[in-house]
Amino acid sequence: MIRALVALGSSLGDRSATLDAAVAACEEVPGLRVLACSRWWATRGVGGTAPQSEFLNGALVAETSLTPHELLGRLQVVEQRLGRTRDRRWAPRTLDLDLLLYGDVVIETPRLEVPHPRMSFRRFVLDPACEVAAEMLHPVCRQSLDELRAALDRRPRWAAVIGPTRTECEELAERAAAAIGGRHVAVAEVGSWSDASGVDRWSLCSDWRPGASADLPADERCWPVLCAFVADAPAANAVPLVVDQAGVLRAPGPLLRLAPGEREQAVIELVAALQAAVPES
Ligand code: A4P
Ligand code: MG
Repeated sequence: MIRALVALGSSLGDRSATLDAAVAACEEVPGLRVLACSRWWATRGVGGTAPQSEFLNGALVAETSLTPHELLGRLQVVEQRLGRTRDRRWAPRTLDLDLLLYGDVVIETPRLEVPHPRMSFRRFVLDPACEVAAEMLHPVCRQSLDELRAALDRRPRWAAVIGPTRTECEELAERAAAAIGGRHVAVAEVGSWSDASGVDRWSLCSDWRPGASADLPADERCWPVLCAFVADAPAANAVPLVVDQAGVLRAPGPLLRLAPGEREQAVIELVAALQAAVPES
């Protein structure tokens, strides 16, 4: 039996009735035993070009004998039964079921990516997930869900854009900062950011390299909330690791992978990630 973590989301119709029905439907799936379910959290919708409606989000943890692809297939059947249609990405939906974690398995195929590639910086995922599986380990970040969420709280609002070409990173940081009312800054300013308590504007830095961590104080509050990483292919081993001042190899922050060349899309993805990382006001 493998422990699986599933995220639930709804932004259309009677959202709480739909989420209740989704849990009941999951309880009926052969080979899936629901162990615990979070309460429903009201969250601001993020992502896309049009304003998003409000969501209700939740998480359930289960034991399963299904393979990851079988489980995804079963979750998609539940989505369909509860009125899910798929017209465009990030469109309002009656029900979205995402497979967040499947034990410590890492899968990177077009049909299924596990861990879910955007889970490690999304409050609307981590808050409910911590209610039911705070101790579960993210197999790529090697941190528990609780630690991932705590890191979002500890770190000031800055994000690093990392990629093979400087110009692409600069443009991305510039445009995302403009879209979110933030600022585009140089890495040299990073040291002082941790002292700026109550910073509520995003700072995006495009000249930060993993090696630049040596210039940062050891205090983790100086580390980025998010590393937007422009990379050709999704690959678990393409995580930019850094050696911190204690000599420990670690990921500098949750990773958002962006495809090179798709500039409009990259800006939308990055802005959505930054919005998802801040707490509900
Ligand atoms: N897919 C790949 N990996 C997975 C996985 N781990 N779990 C594939 C589920 N599906 C996975 O998903 C598109 C394709 O992803 C599927 O065909 C599946 O094979 P989808 O559900 O059809 O489309 P989507 O949900 O619009 O796209 P995506 O990329 O999954 O969006 P996200 O990242 O799930 O974001 N704001 C709030 N507050 N709350 C939300 O729940 N959700 C989204 C959707 C945006 N903003 C939100 C929320
Ligand atoms: Mg989805």
